[in-house]
Amino acid sequence: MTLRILGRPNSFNVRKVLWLCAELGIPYEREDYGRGFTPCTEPGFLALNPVAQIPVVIDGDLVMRESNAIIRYLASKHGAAKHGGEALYPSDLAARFRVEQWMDWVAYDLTHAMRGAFLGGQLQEAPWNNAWFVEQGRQDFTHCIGLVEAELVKTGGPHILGDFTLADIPLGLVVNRWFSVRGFDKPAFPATAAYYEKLSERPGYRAHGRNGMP
Ligand SMILES: N[C@@H](CCC(=O)N[C@@H](CS)C(=O)NCC(=O)O)C(=O)O
Repeated sequence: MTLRILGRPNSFNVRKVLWLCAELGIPYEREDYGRGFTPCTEPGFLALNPVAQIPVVIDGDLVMRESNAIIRYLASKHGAAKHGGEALYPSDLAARFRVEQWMDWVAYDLTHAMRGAFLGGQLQEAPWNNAWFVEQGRQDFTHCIGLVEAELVKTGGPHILGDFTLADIPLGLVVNRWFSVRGFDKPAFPATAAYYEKLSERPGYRAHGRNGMP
């Protein structure tokens, strides 16, 4: 049965799923939900996801929410066969942990920073456009990308863990947003810029990550 992806294609979290599907050659059907389309509060959508957020991904009888959990599931199901799963989402616990710690850091820390810097500062979206929150978000975003820069300098890259892994999917979308966001002075981060170029070699990233959308 074909995978169903519910969510608009310009959503940060939907793009993780679309990019991974491109990486792994997973066929899917996508339906527009979310801001500007059928709202996530529509009863039919709420029955699938009471949290009222995109993406929702449906694989047979399994209805999934939470983008990071979804890409871990898809990588576990399809990664080994299609992509040399050991590199993408390792089964070795220590290696898997390194992938997941970057994914969790993006979800917990960078999401907040980007709400201020991007949703508040650039899109002027309430309630994130509070001046204090915008300024704090810009500072935190800069600090976090500084940590990415330091890691890439330390390891030599070219990806956040050397080889391309699942961690690069959320992080690659963050890096695209970093280079796209406007409204404040951003330090030059050359190792992060090189990482951005390296990711841009991937068709899936060009289609769903660095595709002209912040
Ligand atoms: N923790 C959730 C967050 C999902 C989320 O914040 N989705 C946003 C889009 S990126 C959303 O549903 N926005 C409401 C809308 O588009 O109507 C995940 O990772 O899937």
